[in-house]
Amino acid sequence: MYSRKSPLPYKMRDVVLPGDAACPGCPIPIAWKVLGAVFGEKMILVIPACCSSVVVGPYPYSSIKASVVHVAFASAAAVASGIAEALERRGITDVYVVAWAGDGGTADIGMASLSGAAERNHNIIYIMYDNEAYMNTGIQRSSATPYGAWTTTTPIIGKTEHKKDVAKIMIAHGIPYVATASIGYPHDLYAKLERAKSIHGFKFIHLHAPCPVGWRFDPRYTIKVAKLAVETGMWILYEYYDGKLRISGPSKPFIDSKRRKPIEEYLKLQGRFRKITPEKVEEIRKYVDENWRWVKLLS
Ligand SMILES: Cc1ncc(C[n+]2csc(CCOP(=O)(O)OP(=O)(O)O)c2C)c(N)n1
Ligand SMILES: [Mg+2]
Repeated sequence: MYSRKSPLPYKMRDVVLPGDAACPGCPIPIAWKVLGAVFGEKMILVIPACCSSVVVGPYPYSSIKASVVHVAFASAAAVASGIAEALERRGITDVYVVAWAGDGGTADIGMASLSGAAERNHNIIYIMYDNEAYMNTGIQRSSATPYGAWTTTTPIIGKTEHKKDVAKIMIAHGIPYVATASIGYPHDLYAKLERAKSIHGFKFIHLHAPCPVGWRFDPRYTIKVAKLAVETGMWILYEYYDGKLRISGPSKPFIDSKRRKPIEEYLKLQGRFRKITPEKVEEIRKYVDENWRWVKLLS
């Protein structure tokens, strides 16, 4: 397991090259650097249509020094399954297949292929980077958009349904490893990727990834917003394996609800919650408490 003292097997810059096509403050290259530190060039990234397809850059250029397979929107898990099976048949065990898909590509359109691949327990790591809307096409609502958040396809006062909890759905699939993570805690993400790397079968990581453009905050605050989600208890970091849920280090202080920051601190930094009413904030608070109750139940 990773400790700050142990050397990284790869330098982060080895894989993510300067000159990607991300917006300022984008969480995607932040996470890719961590992926690069864990897998180096020994990964095959399977990316469906999403912002990340753009961030990689246009052919024949690439901002990633690893194999990237660009695939149709709904098919990341299916294509990754095929690649994993092919590697297995050829006896290649030191190359990791990583499906890297957005919330739209995972919680909505890719849900069927994801569920199928998980049920067949293919040897892949599936990462849902969750910027909580369809950002690449102009901030449309997804089922992972949180309650009360504005998008271009929600009522102006914000989404009227709660966020779909995909990690919970994946736990119900009985796969060997499920984790939540945040780009605000790269060491925690690193440790989770290392664990996922050591497990054979289907691994799922739900990665919270604040988007300055879609969430309407200053790009300098990406990490601050990511951390506030954890500090307010709105995003809970955990791992689930061997039938048990383990709350991760950065979330542990917030098991005690009194130590959590008020959720308003998280909401007020983001223009997408500008029209939220006190009643809706109360509704979010209830939702957060219910999530914690569930997490504690499984741990
Ligand atoms: C079948 C299909 N429908 C719609 C699109 C258009 N499209 C491309 S990217 C995208 C949004 C992806 O959203 P998400 O998966 O959340 O990733 P993000 O852009 O937020 O990174 C959409 C709707 C498409 N490429 N294929
Ligand atoms: Mg998205």
